[in-house]
Amino acid sequence: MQLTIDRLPVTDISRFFAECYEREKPVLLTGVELTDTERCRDYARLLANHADAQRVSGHVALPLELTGMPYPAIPLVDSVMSRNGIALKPSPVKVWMQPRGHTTLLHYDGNSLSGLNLQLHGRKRWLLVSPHTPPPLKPLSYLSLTNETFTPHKDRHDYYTFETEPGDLLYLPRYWAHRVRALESDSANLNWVWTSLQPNLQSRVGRRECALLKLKTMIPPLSRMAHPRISPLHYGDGGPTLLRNYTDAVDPLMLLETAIREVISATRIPFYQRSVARQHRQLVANNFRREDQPAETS
Ligand SMILES: O=C(O)CCC(=O)C(=O)O
Ligand SMILES: [Fe+2]
Repeated sequence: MQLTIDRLPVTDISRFFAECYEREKPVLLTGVELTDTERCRDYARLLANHADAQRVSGHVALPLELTGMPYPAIPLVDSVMSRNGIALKPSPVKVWMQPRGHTTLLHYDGNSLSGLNLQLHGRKRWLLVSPHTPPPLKPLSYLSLTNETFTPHKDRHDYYTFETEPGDLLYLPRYWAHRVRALESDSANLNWVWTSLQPNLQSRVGRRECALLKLKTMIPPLSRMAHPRISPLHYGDGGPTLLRNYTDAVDPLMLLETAIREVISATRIPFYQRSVARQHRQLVANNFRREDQPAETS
């Protein structure tokens, strides 16, 4: 069914941890003070040109220590990023900026990433689908195997739709599939991501992700087939502890259930693969493209 996203002032840190963070429940944290709205317009672009910025398909990744932000430090973000029990990638900040009308295809974040996503300027429309009732997923991957017109069904999916405006900070827990549409030119958002060292087997996607990780470590060619540049050994950048925690949690039944589901979902490939590839190309082409610029081809 369609759910209504909770809203909480970003200053209410204790309620955030008690009601949302621990329960891995999405929430829109409101009221981040963006003191210099003019600078926010250029900020994403400045970050993209940062000496340490890495261009990844669809976004730019940066180390945690950023300077000259057009907003004061956000204590809630600092408390999450300095918590025990999480692993951080070397560049755990992602910056997103695309032209009006761009849609980031439906996916959940790989590496069991959770995130805090700050809208800097412009607006974005989000669809979030619960990991208990996921959309069809591409075998061995975190992308959904659906076309552009996929809409969740009120009887089959639990989902949220909402818009983010400048100063909104979305908590997006791991495994929630999301599709994001830029509603204004140069909409920019940035997020901080992390991977919990502990698995969460409560949802179907949580169990699938652990089982896939185990399958990929047992049968390395599966991993290369799925995402050739991502090795399960570096999963979540959490080292052997994280890998062990996640794969030890998998029992034979979970492994079997996941393998069967992956084989069944493979039957959708002939119908949706081209559409997923098209949507993925759009994501790459629109990475930091302004409305008045031609698409990048790399
Ligand atoms: O803003 C977007 O277009 C995509 C954001 C996203 O996928 C994420 O934050 O994980
Ligand atoms: Fe994402």
